[in-house]
Amino acid sequence: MFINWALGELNLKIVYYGAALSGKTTNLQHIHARTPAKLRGRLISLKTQQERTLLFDFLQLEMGRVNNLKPKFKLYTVPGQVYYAASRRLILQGTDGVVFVVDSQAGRLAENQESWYTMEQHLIELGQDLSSFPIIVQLNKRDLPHVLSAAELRRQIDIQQRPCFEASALQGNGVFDTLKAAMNAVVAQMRRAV
Ligand SMILES: Nc1nc2c(ncn2[C@@H]2O[C@H](COP(=O)(O)OP(=O)(O)OP(=O)(O)O)[C@@H](O)[C@H]2O)c(=O)[nH]1
Ligand SMILES: [Mg+2]
Repeated sequence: MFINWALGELNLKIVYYGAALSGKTTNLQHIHARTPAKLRGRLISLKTQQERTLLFDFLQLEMGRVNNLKPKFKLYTVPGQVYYAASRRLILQGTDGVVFVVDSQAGRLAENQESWYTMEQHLIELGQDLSSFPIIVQLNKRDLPHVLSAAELRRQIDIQQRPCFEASALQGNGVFDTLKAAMNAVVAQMRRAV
């Protein structure tokens, strides 16, 4: 969180985290496509020739008011491929909340578990208290066959009681429910902190 008092701006950072190909970039693409241009900036994607995230995607949104401040939400994605761990840690620095994007396909369970574990390790290293830090979970790719049930994913990944949203980012279902929950959670956490 960063407040620019001169401009009356409250800057809040939300990072979309998750295993490779889970659909993080697709979430930002949908948000960008469906948000009025005056409320959002450009979608900046640093990607490989194969359309995989190389460093991050970035999208800024201006939404509503918090007290007398204009909140600016800075949305980032991390690169999911395993060898980009250092970039993921860097991108998580200073974040106010995380959207963890799960690939619901049964064959991707181990990657989701591994990604969840490394997210927790990075957040702990960055000094976050996991019991209060806002983490919203998106169970993505619900449109595909062979997906695990929400209950099974909750059991197999250490989601605990965190809010979960079923989604198909490709079709756009559940993308804004997830985003709104994340925005509300970081604003609520910021209110508790100040
Ligand atoms: N069927 C289906 N495909 C999806 C969904 N979300 C994303 N995809 C597809 O999954 C592939 C990977 O999506 P990305 O958004 O690039 O995944 P990512 O998590 O950003 O991947 P990395 O940048 O490598 O970490 C693309 O082909 C998307 O079109 C979904 O809900 N349903
Ligand atoms: Mg990506």
